Amino acid sequence: MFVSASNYAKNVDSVMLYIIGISVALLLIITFAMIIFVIRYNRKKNPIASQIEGNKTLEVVWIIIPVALVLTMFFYSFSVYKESRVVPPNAMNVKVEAKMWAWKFYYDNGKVTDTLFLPAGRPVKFNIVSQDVNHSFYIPAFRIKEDAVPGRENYMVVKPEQIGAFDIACAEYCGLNHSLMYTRVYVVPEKEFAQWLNGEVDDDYLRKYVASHSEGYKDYLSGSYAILFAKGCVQCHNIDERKGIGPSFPELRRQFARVNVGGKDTTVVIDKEYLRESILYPETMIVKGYEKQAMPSMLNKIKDEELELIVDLLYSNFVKNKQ
Ligand code: HEC
Ligand SMILES: [Cu+2]
Repeated sequence: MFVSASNYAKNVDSVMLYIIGISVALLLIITFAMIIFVIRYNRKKNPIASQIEGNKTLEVVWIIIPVALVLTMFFYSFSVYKESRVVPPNAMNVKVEAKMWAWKFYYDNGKVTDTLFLPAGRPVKFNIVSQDVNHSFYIPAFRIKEDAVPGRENYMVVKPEQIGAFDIACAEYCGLNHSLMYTRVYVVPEKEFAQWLNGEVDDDYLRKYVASHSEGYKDYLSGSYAILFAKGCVQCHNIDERKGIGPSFPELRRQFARVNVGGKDTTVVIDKEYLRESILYPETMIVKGYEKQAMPSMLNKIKDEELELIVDLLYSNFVKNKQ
């Protein structure tokens, strides 16, 4: 099912399930009752209407039961929500700054990054601000979402619990490139995180750590992510949005590629065929803006199964034009 990478995520899912459970049960009971009533009390069977003045017991019952149900929903969700509002004493602070159309993260020791890095098992308090318009800081795998509003600081607490890489999105329409306003959070063990924070290891070290150590990555990138490392693709293509020698893999989300074929500019749909061609015969279609350095052909350098694995991986995670 969905990745839940924090304890909070699991609790939010339980609340959700509880509310959906009650809603579905009520839907069934009410629909069933309606059908029974239509059959039993129709005009043919009861030509003369009976006048009912009221029924105190019934009225009390149909007020008390729904109120009780709604109250349990309220208190259950509130007890879970509190987790994201109460700041534990050992929480670390990260300032989250939103602006059209990017995220920036500030750590206590002055470090600033575009991708978020967090230690597993330690609560973190996000102090969320905006430089321009309203945005919303959203990490689906943690089930947290909080608005970033200019002129005020919002916060949210969460404890990441799973090593892995997860999406961060903007969940409040904020202009033209709103849909591109997203990045990743990499969750690594405390030790690796401390080394990184002190500048002993770099961002790529943590990315590679996550790629080779996380169970969650299987969900996140179908488990074949490691092959992009093994085959050296990531030397030129970044898994996040940073441009490298070649286009970043998330750039495959643009539905069409502007390419140069035999000296002529054209546009092609990005689909599985395009991926295969780009990997095996990169020289036939050169992506605009990346003419300077050629991509080496992978023909005879990767096995057929490996090619299909990579194509499926890129296709399922980055390509928008699904047939
Ligand atoms: C030496 C650097 C380099 C390596 C290694 C490399 N590529 Fe590329 N790749 C490029 C460049 C440069 C381009 C853009 C120019 C072109 O189309 O040939 C590109 C283009 C692509 C494209 C088209 C991208 C788009 O946005 O339209 C895909 C897909 C791709 N590469 C996949 C791979 C895969 C998979 C691997 C590993 C098996 C790989 N590349 C290894 C440099 C590289
Ligand atoms: Cu935004």
